[in-house]
Order: sequence, then structure tokens, then C-alpha cells
Amino acid sequence: MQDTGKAHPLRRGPLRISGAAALLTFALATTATAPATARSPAPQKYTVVMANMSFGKLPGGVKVGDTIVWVNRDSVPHTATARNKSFDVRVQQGQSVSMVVKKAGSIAFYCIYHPAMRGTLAVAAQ
Ligand SMILES: [Cu+2]
Repeated sequence: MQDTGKAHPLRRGPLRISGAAALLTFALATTATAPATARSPAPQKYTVVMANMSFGKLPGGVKVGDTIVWVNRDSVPHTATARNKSFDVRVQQGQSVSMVVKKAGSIAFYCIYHPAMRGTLAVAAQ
């Protein structure tokens, strides 16, 4: 009896690494129109009426960046002139002038033509 001594080669199946090299090309059409500002509230718009030689009701909650529209309903020109010079708006009779609030604080103002016309605008920082 002969031992043939079978060879048992360890046969490995060919290891096929079918690498799924999938290149995902993202054609992102980002139009980048969204503003980068995180959470700043949208600016507000307020109106202050000049009538009968006085300033009307002043708005509360005004912040830097908000807009104030000064409306002159009198038949003479007026101004809204801040004593700290942070604004100086001239408004002809029957006209209105838009102004963006730039500075925070309790801002006293008056009309240079009629110094008895005065008010104080409370402006909060942004
Ligand atoms: Cu005036």
C-alpha cells in the first residue's frame, strides 16, 4: 500500500476586490443668496409725524439699523436734529424723509427752526 500523499493545496479563490470606486460628483448649484447674518432681526420701520408744531408719538423699541420716516404735515419746514449730532434731518412742509438709526442711546432732539419742538428717542443697540 502506498500512501500517495495527496497534495492538498490550499486553494484560495481568486480574491477579486471589485472596488466600487464611485466618484460622486456633486454639482451643487448653490446660488449663495442667503445672507450670512445669523439671527439679527429684520430692521423695522417707524413713522414720526411732525404736526401742529410738535413731534407726534415717538416709537418704542427702536434699534440701531431701524428706519424712521419723519413726516411733516405742517405748512412750514421742520428738522429733527439730535443734540448729540447723531442725526439731523430736514423735512420740508408736506414731505417725508427716511432715516436709518445709526447710534444707540437716549437721544434728545429738536427742531432748529422751532426749538420748542423737542423729543427724546430711545434707541437700543442691535
Ligand atoms: Cu420746526
